[in-house]
Amino acid sequence: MNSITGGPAISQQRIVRTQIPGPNSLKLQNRRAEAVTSAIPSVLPIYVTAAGGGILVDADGNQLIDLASGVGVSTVGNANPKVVEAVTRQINAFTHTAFFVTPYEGYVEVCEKLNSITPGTHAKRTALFNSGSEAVENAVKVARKATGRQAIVVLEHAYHGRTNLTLAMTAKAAPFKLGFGPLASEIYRVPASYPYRDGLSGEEAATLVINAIESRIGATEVAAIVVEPIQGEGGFIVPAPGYLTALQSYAHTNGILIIADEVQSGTGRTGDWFASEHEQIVPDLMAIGKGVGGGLPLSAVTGRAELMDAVQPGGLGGTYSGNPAACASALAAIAEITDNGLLEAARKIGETAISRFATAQKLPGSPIGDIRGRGAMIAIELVLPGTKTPAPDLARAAARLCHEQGVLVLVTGTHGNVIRLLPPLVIGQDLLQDGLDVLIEALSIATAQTLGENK
Ligand code: PLZ
Repeated sequence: MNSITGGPAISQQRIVRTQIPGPNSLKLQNRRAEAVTSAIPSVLPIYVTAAGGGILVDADGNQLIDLASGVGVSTVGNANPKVVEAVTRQINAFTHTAFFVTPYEGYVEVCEKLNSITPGTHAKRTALFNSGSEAVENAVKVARKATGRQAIVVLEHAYHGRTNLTLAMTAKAAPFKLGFGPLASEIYRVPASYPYRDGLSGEEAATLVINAIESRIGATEVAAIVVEPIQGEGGFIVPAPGYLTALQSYAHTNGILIIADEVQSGTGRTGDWFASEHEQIVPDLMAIGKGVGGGLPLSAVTGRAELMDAVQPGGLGGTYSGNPAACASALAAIAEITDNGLLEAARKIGETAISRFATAQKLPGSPIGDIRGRGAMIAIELVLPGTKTPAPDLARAAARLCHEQGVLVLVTGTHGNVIRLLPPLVIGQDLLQDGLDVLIEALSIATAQTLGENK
């Protein structure tokens, strides 16, 4: 195998050969500055040449531990050999027809699979798209058409995408929304459940939503309430138990649909196929993306048959939607999750990370305010020790130290003070432990520095 082969051919160890980013990456970074818009910066500008398992290899031969999975996409491992094989077979046969012009079996099979692995035993139908934003946007189209209503209720801390409609649904202004108005109308924001910060029970938090709908919108105007069962970009916020079930029962009493945006939390990430299962809700419509495509762009809306079929023929589509190679990739990825026990692996990753963080949190002066998430979607919220004051500088500094040591972590959250882990589910325990060692050490160094500066 040659040096740019991904998959498990790459040794599963962290190797830091140069400064990170190293000289070759820096050279490419200079070239990029002349060619690529500055509106799209990179979290860590190491230029990747190969990846597999839990490792990213860069242009300087460094091997970084991947605790990001390209934001939750390479769930079954980068360049997973079964995925590569399936995609290769497909692209040798044909690459594109446009499903709405002349169809193919792979598309149908992905829809069958999603209908069977999503929550609920009711009759379902699925439509395929390319990105998570597109899936969310189409779920809203279906909800409006099927209910004949316009208002869409979204939560504080939500992230739903970057298209005009989904940007209106996304909560955070900077950097996502600034200067891009006017954004889509008929989007109403209501309180989320954020147990660490609001201290409310699920019932209490849901009551705030219901009151807001009744007083500001009117239940009969609302087509759907859109929820991320675990909020992703918002900071891996797990709602208080009972919050989502209370919203669901209110919604269903009032002819309102529940749309679950499982773009980040879905397809095995949390140790169930979908995070909705753990929250005991059965969404009417689901937006699915990221990991489902096995690394190729694929997304889906899966929902109740009568809702999905309420749209006029030709009302949904897209040239590339459900591209044959992406379908082949998705089928192989879903099979990998089943065949290799990756739901169980996700839970194990969660247990390992949570127990390491719990130990670190007990140390005097720890900045870890909250540890949360499920399965391989785990985060720590950082605060000034002894307070709940968000510590975004500390999060940034700790992440930078991790990057320099060859561990890729991402910072997120409404306050920019959450470090999140989204490793591939195939990451080995040794590699994961090494990554956690580096992160926990980075936290204590960054805390000492930050506190030193505050004196
Ligand atoms: N819904 C819940 O997490 C994408 C955004 C990265 P697309 N999250 C990562 C960035 O800064 O652009 C996401 C999500 C949830 C929808 C989306 C949108 O998915 O595939 O990025 O369009």
